[in-house]
Amino acid sequence: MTSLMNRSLAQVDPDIAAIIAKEERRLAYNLEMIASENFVSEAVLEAMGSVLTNKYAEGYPGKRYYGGCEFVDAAEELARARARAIFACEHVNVQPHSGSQANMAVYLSVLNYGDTILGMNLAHGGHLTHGHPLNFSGRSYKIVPYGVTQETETIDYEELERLAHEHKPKLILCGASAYSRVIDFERIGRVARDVGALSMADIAHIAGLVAAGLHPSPIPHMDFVTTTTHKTLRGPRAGMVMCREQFAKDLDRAVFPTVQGGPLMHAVAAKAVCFKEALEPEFKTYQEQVIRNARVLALELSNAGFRIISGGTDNHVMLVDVFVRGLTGTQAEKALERAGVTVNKNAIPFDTQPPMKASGVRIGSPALTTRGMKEPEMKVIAGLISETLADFENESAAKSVRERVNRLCESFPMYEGRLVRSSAQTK
Ligand code: DSN
Repeated sequence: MTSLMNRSLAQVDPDIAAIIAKEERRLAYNLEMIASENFVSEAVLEAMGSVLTNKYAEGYPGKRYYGGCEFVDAAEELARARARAIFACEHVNVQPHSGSQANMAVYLSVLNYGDTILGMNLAHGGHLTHGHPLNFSGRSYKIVPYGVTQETETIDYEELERLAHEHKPKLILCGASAYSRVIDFERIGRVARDVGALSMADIAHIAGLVAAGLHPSPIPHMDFVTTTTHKTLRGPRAGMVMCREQFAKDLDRAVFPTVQGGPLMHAVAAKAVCFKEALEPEFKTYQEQVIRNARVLALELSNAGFRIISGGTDNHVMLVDVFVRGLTGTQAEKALERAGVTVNKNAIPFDTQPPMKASGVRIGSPALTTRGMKEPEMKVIAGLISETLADFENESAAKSVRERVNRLCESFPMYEGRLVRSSAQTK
């Protein structure tokens, strides 16, 4: 074996090693409040960085197009069994590389190009792959969007039902990337059956809450359920699809060979690891705290004069109208970044600002909860956010908040061993 094979990353590529070290510090010394992000365990990272990345395994366990698959077969079987145990689904495909590919696989398994999909409007909290005109979904299918009501800013189920009867879609989609209320999967499933449509829930954001039994499960009500595994579920960056047994063959064929080639077996193994973690009692305690933290944060921000869309949150995420306090979502995102608080600008329903400015920011509690922060820290953080945004163009005000963010982060260490290791390596 050449010496190339045995050198450390820092020796082979100091540039990339330094970038990773900087990212480790950024994660450790910023308040990560992007609702779709989380921190995976060292065990998940170990599986992701394993030799399973070497293996080609096109096909499914026991039916591969390559030899030498006995161990990756076992990893995929474990991932499937654990996913079934968590979600009580009939069938699962753990190979999708991402949430987009999971969604694409469902569409390709049961729809023809040009078929009608009824899906939640991105501007009201939906997702790009649920029918945005620039996305493959909007380019391949006829999309009828539903949204939230202006009064309650919660899903307009009556409009959804009316549109379903009027347009007779082949598929009704639910699930969202910026929606803070419980989704009534039972009701949407009933509407789908009434109009002869198939149904799909994309639970990427709330999968961890569903896994812990803290959000009603869509499984009994939907034909397909898709998710990513890296948000509240706290696993590797990847996707997954669950479905009724009757669709299993079509779905598996749509994932491979229609959408994907070889699965990323290191990611499949890491999914198995995160599912094992999700089956432990501590995972439920974590998810309960995610919800409690989000509620306290929403209440404190509301007391500070921000408007929380729909008046609060039932889950891990909230949409905060910052325009009511005189700034755009973009200005808020940038000011908070200077202060060490990471969020993303987000349009609010019926937004009067263009999407690149937006009236809101989306804030989530999963990552900070993983660090061990609880209600008292959420109160402090709401105060820091409010203080930063009160004087959003003042760099020295942001710097003063930044110092307090650093101290808070130091009290809740993250990836400590990695920081020590990388600082020794880069010296
Ligand atoms: N981009 C993800 C999010 O931030 O919600 C959804 O795919």
